[in-house]
Amino acid sequence: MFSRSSLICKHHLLHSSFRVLVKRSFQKQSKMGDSALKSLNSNLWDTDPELYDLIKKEKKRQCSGLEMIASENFTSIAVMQCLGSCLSNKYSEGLPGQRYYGGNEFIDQIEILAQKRSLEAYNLNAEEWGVNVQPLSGSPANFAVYTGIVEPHGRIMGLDLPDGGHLTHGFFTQQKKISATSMFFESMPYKVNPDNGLIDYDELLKTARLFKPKLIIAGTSCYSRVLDYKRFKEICDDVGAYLMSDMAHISGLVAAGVTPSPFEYSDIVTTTTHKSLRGPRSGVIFFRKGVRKVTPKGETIMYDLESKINQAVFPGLQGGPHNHQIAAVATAMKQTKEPEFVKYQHQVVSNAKMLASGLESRGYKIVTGGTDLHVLLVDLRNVKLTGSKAEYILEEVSIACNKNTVPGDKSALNPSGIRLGTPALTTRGLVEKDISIVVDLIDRTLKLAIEISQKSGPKLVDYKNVLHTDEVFSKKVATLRNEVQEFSNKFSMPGYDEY
Ligand code: DSN
Repeated sequence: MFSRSSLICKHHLLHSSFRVLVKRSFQKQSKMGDSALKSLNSNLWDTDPELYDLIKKEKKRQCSGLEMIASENFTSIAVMQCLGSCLSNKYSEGLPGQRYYGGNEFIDQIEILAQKRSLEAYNLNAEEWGVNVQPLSGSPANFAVYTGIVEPHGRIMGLDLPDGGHLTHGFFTQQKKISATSMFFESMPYKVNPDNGLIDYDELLKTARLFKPKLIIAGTSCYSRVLDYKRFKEICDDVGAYLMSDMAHISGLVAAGVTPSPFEYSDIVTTTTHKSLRGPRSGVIFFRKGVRKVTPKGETIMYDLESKINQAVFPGLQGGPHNHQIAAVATAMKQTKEPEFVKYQHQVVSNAKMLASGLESRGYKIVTGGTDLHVLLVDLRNVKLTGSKAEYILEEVSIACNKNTVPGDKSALNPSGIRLGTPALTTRGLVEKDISIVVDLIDRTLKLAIEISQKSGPKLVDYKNVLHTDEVFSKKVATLRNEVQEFSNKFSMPGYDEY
C-alpha cells in the first residue's frame, strides 16, 4: 500500500524528473538536426493535444472517483514504464531460443525472466509446471487452452455467466452462441444454488457424468467465496476431465497466500495480470508437466500439455508476442514477493469484508452472506432497485461499479444486483475506516435512487429523465458527487500525475 501524501509528493518528483529526462534526450536528438527524427521525438502533449487532453481527463476521472469495478486496479509506475518502452518495437514470433526473426537476444532474456518470475510468484517447481507468458489477455489465454487441449467441438463445462462465470467459460443463450468458446466448442454450464448463491457441486457432478466434458473450468468473474478446488478435481477425475482453473480475479490474492491456491489440484491455470495482481493488461497460462497419473494396471501416463498449449498460443492463435507487456508481467510478478504486496492483498480482503458487513448493516442483502475475497455481490431486490438504476446513479456520483445478475435472476439484460470490488481502492490506500465512509456514500446514493425510482416508475429511461430534470434530485446528486470527489481526491494514485 502507498501512504497518501508521501506518494503524491513522490510522484510529483518522479513525474517531473521523468519529463526532464525525456526533454533532455529530445534536445540531444534535435542537435543532430534531423527534422524527421525531431518530429518523432516530440511529446504527445505537443503533437496531439486533443488526444492528450482526453487522456488527462480520464486520469482525472480515475483520481476523483471511487473505482469499485472488481476487475480493475491501478498499476505501478514500473509496469507503466515497461509498457511505454522500446520493447513495443520488436517482433519475436516463437519462444525464447526458437524465434523466427533475429535480434531477440534481450527479448529472450526478458521472456525467460517473466516465465521464471511467474513460476516463483506461485511457488511452482519448474519440473512440474511450465508457463506461457505470451497470451495477450485472459480471453485469448482461455481460448488457447481449449484450442490446444479440447478438439474442435469437444466439450467444456464452466460456471454460467449469470451465475458468476465468465464469457470465455462457454457462454451461450437460448437464442445465440455468444462467446466463441461456445461456437467452436460444445459447452454445458453448471450453476449456483439459487437459494444460497453457492456453487452446486453435486449438480455439477451429475451433469458432468452425463455430458462427459474434456475440461472443467473452476473460475469466476463474480463470486465472493473460495472455490473448492479439491472437489472440482474429484469431479474431474470421476469423468476423466482436465481441471482448468481461471484465477484471473484472484491471482493477486493467490500470490500473496491470502486465499487457497488452485495449483495443488489443477492441470492448467490461466490468469489475467491486471486485476488483483496489479500488473499490465496481459494473460498467462500455467500447465503441468511430468506424470499425469499411474493407471491401476501400473501404466504411467505423462502430461502432454506443454507443446499443445504453446503451439495453440503461437502459431495457432497469435502472432508476435507483445514484449512490452511480457516485461511488465516480469516486473509485476517480482512485486508479488515484496512484503508490501502481501500486506496490500490482506487489506483488499479486509476492505471487502468491511464493505460487505457495512452494507449489510444498512439493510442490503449480500449474496452468500458476505465475502472471502476482493468482491461482493449486492442483491437489490429487497430495496426495490434494479442493478441498472443503481449502477447509473453511482456513476453519476463518481462511484464506478457494474450491474450484475444475482442468483435467480431471469434476465441478464435487467439484472438485480451490483458487483463491488476493493482492489483499486486499496491500492489508493483506503483502509477499513475509509471503507465505512464509502459504505455511507453508497447507501445515501442508493437511498436517493429509491426515491427517484418511486417517482419515475420502473423504466430506466424515465428514471434517468427524472434524475436529471427534477431540480431537487439533480441537486442532491450533484452534492453527493462533490462529496465523493472531495473524498476520493485525498487518496494517492500510482503512475504519472497527469496521464
Ligand atoms: N471484465 C472482466 C471482469 O469484470 O471480470 C473479465 O473479463
